[in-house]
Amino acid sequence: MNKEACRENKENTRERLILVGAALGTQEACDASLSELEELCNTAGADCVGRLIQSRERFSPATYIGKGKLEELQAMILGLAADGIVCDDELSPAQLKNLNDMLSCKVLDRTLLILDIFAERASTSEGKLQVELAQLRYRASRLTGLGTSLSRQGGGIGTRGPGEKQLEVDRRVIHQRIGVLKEELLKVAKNRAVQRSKRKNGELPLAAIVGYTNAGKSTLLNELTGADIYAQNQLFATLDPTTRKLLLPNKQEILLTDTVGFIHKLSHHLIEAFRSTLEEAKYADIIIHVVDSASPDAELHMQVVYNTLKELHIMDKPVITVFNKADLEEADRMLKDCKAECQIYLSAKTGQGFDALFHAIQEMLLMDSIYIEKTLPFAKASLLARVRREGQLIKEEYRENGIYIEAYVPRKLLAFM
Ligand SMILES: Nc1nc2c(ncn2[C@@H]2O[C@H](COP(=O)(O)OP(=O)(O)OP(=O)(O)O)[C@@H](O)[C@H]2O)c(=O)[nH]1
Ligand SMILES: [Mg+2]
Repeated sequence: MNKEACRENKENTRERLILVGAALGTQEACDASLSELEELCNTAGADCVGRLIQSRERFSPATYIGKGKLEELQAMILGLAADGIVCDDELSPAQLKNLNDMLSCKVLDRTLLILDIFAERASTSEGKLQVELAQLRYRASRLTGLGTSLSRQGGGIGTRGPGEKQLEVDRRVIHQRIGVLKEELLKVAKNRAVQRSKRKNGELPLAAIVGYTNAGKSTLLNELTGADIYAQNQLFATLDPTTRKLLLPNKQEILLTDTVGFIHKLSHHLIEAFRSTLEEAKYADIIIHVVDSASPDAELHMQVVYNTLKELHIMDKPVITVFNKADLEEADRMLKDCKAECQIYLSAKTGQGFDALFHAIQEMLLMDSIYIEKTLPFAKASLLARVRREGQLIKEEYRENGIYIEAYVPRKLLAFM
């Protein structure tokens, strides 16, 4: 087949999906969320042929949207010749099973779609293990609900990736495999810890670039360090963290790490499976929070980033917020991030604002103290005296598992905690 025919064939075989949202908040919020879901579909290689939104007080525990609305959905499926539907939230096993029984097409949800994209992207052994673990965990509780459309024979979105080969095996085998994967991941995590401690010994400060997916994190790292990371107008272009060295104007060297992007409604078990990748920022001295200032949803994106950082227990780092894409007309110069120590408007593409960013990083590295909320194990109680002497102890509480403190401490002291 020649190239053109190949492309045409691919276009013809793109799956046709209908997006389904239960609007618990405003209609606009649900619309925006569905637009993001549409981008996820496009990234996964499918076309969205329709949308169905139902305003609800809460999700229907049995069928996600109401039973009456399902009839409308079934008519849409037939009318639009859709191959499947994608619900904008993670479906429970019961919801998935019922929808599969009631509708004449395959049923996907946001989590499955993200997993599918991750499965295509994963290139390192750790990434592949994480994807397989997340897929198996998702499927283990939904074996009866996934229906024949998601079996290996069904093919297409929702069935790709290393987890696929496990589809027809029973729960017991899946759980055994989950155990094996967890062990393997633990080994990889240990390896990573060794590399990290080597870095620590090298004493180079580390800045982690975090942010919503497609904000421009990889572009920023590429432009700052000449790295060659895949940067694309796609959701989740980056899955594996990459670290590069950056020489600041004052001749100080730091390490910069690009991380996997965050997204709205990232389900809890996805966070669990990708914890070690998402958590890269935990080991950073500074967080560089990249925001796409040209996105109409920039405010929501910032909120999602902070919520995810909170869930990953990464709250004790100084943050430089970078409002990126300042070169674009749509860029909103009124955006503010009161949670950040410092805010900069820049363009990763043109380099405008880089000097301000360098300056901010240098300043931040100089700033000695950092606010922490932490429980010190009793074995490290002697550190308390140093915190008093060298920092500022605001609160101390003796708890069952150690001494809980709230304090400003010099950064160098943190290494001992
Ligand atoms: N105009 C403009 N486009 C930018 C800028 N920075 C990034 N982009 C574009 O935004 C898109 C996403 O950039 P990436 O660097 O891949 O974004 P990311 O945050 O790494 O995204 P993920 O890895 O998918 O989470 C690409 O098409 C970039 O070319 C900028 O300053 N100006
Ligand atoms: Mg990226």
